[in-house]
Amino acid sequence: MALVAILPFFLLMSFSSSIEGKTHFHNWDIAYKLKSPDCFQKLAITINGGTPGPTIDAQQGDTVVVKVHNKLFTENIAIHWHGIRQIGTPWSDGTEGVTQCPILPGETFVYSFVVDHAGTFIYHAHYGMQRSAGLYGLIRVVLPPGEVEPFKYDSDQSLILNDWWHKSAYELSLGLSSLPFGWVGEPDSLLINGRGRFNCSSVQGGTCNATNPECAPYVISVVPGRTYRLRIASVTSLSAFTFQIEGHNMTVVEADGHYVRPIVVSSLYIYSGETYSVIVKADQDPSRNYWTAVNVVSRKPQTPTGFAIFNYYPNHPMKTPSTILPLGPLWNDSASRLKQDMALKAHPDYNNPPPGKSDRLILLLNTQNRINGYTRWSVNNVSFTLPHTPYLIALKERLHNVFDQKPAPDTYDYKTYNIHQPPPNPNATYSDSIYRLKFNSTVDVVLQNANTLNANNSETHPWHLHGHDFWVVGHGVGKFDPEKDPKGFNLVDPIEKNTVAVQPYSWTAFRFRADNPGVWAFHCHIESHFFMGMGVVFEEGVHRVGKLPSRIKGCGASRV
Ligand SMILES: *[C@@H]1O[C@H](CO)[C@@H](O)[C@H](O)[C@H]1NC(C)=O
Ligand SMILES: *[C@@H]1O[C@H](CO)[C@@H](O)[C@H](O)[C@H]1NC(C)=O
Ligand SMILES: *[C@@H]1O[C@H](CO)[C@@H](O)[C@H](O)[C@H]1NC(C)=O
Ligand SMILES: *[C@@H]1O[C@H](CO)[C@@H](O)[C@H](O)[C@H]1NC(C)=O
Ligand SMILES: *[C@@H]1O[C@H](CO)[C@@H](O)[C@H](O)[C@H]1NC(C)=O
Ligand SMILES: *[C@@H]1O[C@H](CO)[C@@H](O)[C@H](O)[C@H]1NC(C)=O
Ligand SMILES: *[C@@H]1O[C@H](CO)[C@@H](O)[C@H](O)[C@H]1NC(C)=O
Ligand SMILES: *[C@@H]1O[C@H](CO)[C@@H](O)[C@H](O)[C@H]1NC(C)=O
Ligand SMILES: [Cu+2]
Repeated sequence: MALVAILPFFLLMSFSSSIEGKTHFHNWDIAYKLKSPDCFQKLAITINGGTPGPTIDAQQGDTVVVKVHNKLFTENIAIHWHGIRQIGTPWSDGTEGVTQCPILPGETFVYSFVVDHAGTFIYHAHYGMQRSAGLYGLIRVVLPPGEVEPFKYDSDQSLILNDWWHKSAYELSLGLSSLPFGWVGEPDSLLINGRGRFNCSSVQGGTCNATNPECAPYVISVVPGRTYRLRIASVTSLSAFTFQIEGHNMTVVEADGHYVRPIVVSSLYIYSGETYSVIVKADQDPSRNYWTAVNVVSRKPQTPTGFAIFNYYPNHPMKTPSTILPLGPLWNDSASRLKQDMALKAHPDYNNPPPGKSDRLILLLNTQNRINGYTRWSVNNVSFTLPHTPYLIALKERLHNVFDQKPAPDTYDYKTYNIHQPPPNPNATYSDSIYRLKFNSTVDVVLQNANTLNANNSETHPWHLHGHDFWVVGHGVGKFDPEKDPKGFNLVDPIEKNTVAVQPYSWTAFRFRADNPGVWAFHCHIESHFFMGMGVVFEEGVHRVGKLPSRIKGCGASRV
């Protein structure tokens, strides 16, 4: 029985790998395993036995086919290919409730998509809070033969950063959806390539073992004098990070798959859902090793510094530096975070400026709210909920009454709303309404940050748009003025990204062209914030989408 199911796949594999425009086949078993990434043993969701999962390597223009076997026994899954625009394959975006029904236990689902753009991307679960359970990994897409990058290096290494809780994703999500509210709290540890260090002396019994090889620090080995490209990606569920290599500056050259005008930093701010490439030269005293460190910023850190070892050959890779771990900039220095956001510009030789005018402005106020006592996040007073029938199926197949048909609000009362105070009336409403965009129109989106429910508190939110890269045309402190501020937009050399942060009490503006037929989620990449309603959905040109594959259907009102 199993053989019959697997055989055609392998036949296809040997056939297609011999033809041009390569197709990369991956066969993934998704299963729970006991893992100790920070020395503390916990049930983690693994891919082929590991967390992080295998890295997907491909060349621009290749097709990636991932055959996912859900072996979780009693739990659904969906996997999102973050940064891949899914041009022509909107059903492969992996967003449960938006582009597909969840993959049931025991089922096999095939994702197939073209990686049309070189760069560093990620994949991760997009169902409930499964990302925090360990279901994530990297995608590296290289340029076609003959094309060269605007920077040089001797070799290429990757680091995927994460925060980690010992509580299960179920316990975390139960707290968030309970009365009284139970916040997830700060992470127990920070992971670099799936390795962290929890202090086992505070744990009774045998579930934490400081000498378990699974939690040995990750080692980045370098040869003195050589130059390295480090691809750095963050899949955190909550934390914003500052990343640094003790004693070494880094030149930022790529952000979310786009070349940037090089900037030199001693520490790099990176938010959940972002990827960067930095160039590092192994030009320091080679007689010792150095720390690579990640620290929490924008929330008061309560988690020890996460670290890896930056090992100069031929020193022993595991020889820990005798210096103290670097702490980086102050956690609450939001001015320096905004400075990095504003310093990033398109690389002059790869500048693809945005359309000069936009057809629509969508101004999105980010607030923390209460609905019937439950703590939620909202956008323009609407706290997002996912429908039971995925939008892509509902819209393409004209299934009626499966989500709120009232258009989601384009603005809020920006003239009178005070972003520096908790909302005077915190009562928001639930909705699964969406934004319908005119196909091929140019849309400006402005994220407006505000005070949370607590006095003098505003958080950083990294927002991720599916199906697109957008131009980051502006950032500002305070309240965005739709009359004045668009005049200051950078339409000359803005960077293109798929994820951008909005800093406390500030705004961030971006522009994109609604030219990718499909239905696309746009949400805060903090897993618990999206879970609590911090997201919206954009539809564009859905009737131009080709025939939907039956494998995405079967839930809600969708029939196979
Ligand atoms: C680990 O925890 C123990 C007991 O709680 C404490 O004495 C020790 O200082 C901690 N070690 C570190 C490195 O924090
Ligand atoms: C901890 O892990 C090491 C290495 O795997 C093993 O030798 C040791 O027995 C373990 N200690 C405990 C208490 O399980
Ligand atoms: C890093 O850059 C700063 C500012 O440009 C410079 O002062 C410092 O010397 C550099 N450090 C190293 C190790 O190159
Ligand atoms: C930042 O936080 C520290 C404590 O962690 C505090 O001493 C300092 O005043 C804060 N700075 C600002 C600008 O709020
Ligand atoms: C908000 O809603 C609650 C019911 O959940 C109600 O008791 C309260 O009066 C409302 N607050 C305001 C300011 O209307
Ligand atoms: C949200 O809705 C409540 C209740 O209708 C209202 O009082 C409040 O002003 C609204 N807030 C915003 C930001 O629109
Ligand atoms: C979208 O708009 C651009 C610029 O106006 C135009 O060049 C392109 O042909 C349009 N594409 C479609 C599919 O209408
Ligand atoms: C908030 O900040 C203001 C001004 O900085 C201060 O007057 C007020 O006491 C603070 N409130 C709280 C609850 O910390
Ligand atoms: Cu958020």
